[in-house]
Amino acid sequence: MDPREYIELEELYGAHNYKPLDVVLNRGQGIWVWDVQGNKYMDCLSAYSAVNQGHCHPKIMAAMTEQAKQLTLTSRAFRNDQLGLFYKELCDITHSHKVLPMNSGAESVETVIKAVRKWGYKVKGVPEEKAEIIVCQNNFHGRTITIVGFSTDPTAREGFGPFTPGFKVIPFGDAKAFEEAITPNTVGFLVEPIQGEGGVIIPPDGYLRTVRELCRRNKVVLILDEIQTGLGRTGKLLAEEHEGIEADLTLIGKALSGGFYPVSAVLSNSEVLGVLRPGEHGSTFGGNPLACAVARTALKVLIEENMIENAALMGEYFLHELKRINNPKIKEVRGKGLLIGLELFPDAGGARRYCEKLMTKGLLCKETHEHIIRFAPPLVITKQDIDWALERIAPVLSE
Ligand code: IF1
Repeated sequence: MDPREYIELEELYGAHNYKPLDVVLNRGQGIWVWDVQGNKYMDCLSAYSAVNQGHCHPKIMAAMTEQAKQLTLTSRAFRNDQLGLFYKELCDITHSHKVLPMNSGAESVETVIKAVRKWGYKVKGVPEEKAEIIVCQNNFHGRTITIVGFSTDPTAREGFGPFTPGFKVIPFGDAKAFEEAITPNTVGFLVEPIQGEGGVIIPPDGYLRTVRELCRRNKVVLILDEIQTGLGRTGKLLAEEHEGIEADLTLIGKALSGGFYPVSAVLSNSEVLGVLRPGEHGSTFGGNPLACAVARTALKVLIEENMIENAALMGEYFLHELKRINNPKIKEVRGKGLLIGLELFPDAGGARRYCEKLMTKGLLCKETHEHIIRFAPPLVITKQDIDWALERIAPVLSE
C-alpha cells in the first residue's frame, strides 16, 4: 500500500486529535525506524521517551513473548508470580519502599492525587473536602479531566470543563512562590523535575532541594512526575538525583516497559500509599504478569547495558555540539542528558517546518510549543550517530 493510503485511512476513520508528521512507520530497531517504503530514519523522539532502551530491544522482546506464552492477565483478584519480583526489583534500584502499579502515566497521576488527598484527611488532619494540591504553570501531567483541569495550556483544557477543584497553580522554578502558596490544607506538591512538554524547561539549581525542605517543614507530600525525565533520560536513573533529593512519591511510566506495553507506577518513600485500603483503588490491567515481566527486563537492560551513563555522556556531547551551531535563528539550546530542547526565535517561522525538513533528511523529531525542537533519541545512541544527526540538523536550520 502507498503511504498516502495509510494516511487517508487514518484521516477518514480516526479522530483528529493529533497532527503527526506524514511518515508511516512499520519497523524499528535501536535508534532507527523504517517507513513502509523502506526509508530509514533516526528517531530523535523515542515515542516521547518511552523507548529509552531503543526500539524492539531483543531482550525485552524475548521477555514479552515468553511471558505472553505463559500467562498475561490474572487481574488483581488473584496473585501472580511476576508482581512481587517486579516490586522488589523496582524498589531496590529506586530505593523506594512501596509500589503501586498502573498502566498509563495519567493513571499514575490520578493515583497519587487520590492517595495524597486521603493521606491529608487521615494523617495530616486536613478537614474533609479541603485538601489542596499545588501544581506549576506550564505543567504537563496527562489528559484526564482532573489533570487537564489544572493545566495552564488553553488547548489542553478549553471546552472540557467543569473541572475537579482543589488545585492551586504557581510559577515553575520559583521556590518562594511555592512557600507562599502553602496553607495548612496543602497536602501535596506535584511537579516535573524538568518540564518536558513545557519546552524542556530546567528549573534553577537548588530549586528541588529548597522545595524538598519546604515540603518536609510543612508536612506537604513532594510528588515528582518523572514519567518523562525518569529511567535514564536525563543521565540519571531519576532526575531527582541531580539535586541529591528524594521525593515522597515518584511517578514513572513510559520507558518502564521500553515501549512494549503501557506500564506505569507510583513509587513511595513514605507512609502515603499506606492509606489506600482494599477496594479503594485499582485497575484491571495494572500489575499484570505480562506488564511485570516486560518492565523487569526493561529495567534490567537499562542498567546492565549502561544506558544511563551513556545518556549522560552522549547528552553532554549532543548539547555541546548543538550549542556550537552558529545560527542567528537559534535562541537557546538547553537540556540534561538526552532531553534537549532547541529554541528558535519567532522569526524563524516556527519549529514545525524544521521538523518536517529534518524528516526528509532522515531524522525524526517533534516540535514542542511553537518554537522549540525537542531532541530525545533512545539512550543507546553513539557519538557517531550524533555526528550523523548534527550533519543534518545544522544545514536544515540554516536553509
Ligand atoms: C500525548 C507531551 C511528552 C508526561 C508527563 C505524565 C504524562 C506525560 C511528564 C502522561 C505524557 C506524553 C503524552 C503524549 C505526548 C507526550 C508528551 F508532549 F505531551 F508532553 F512526552 F512530552 N507526565 N507525555 O510527559 O502519560 O498518560 O500519556 O502515559 O500525546 O499526550 P500518559
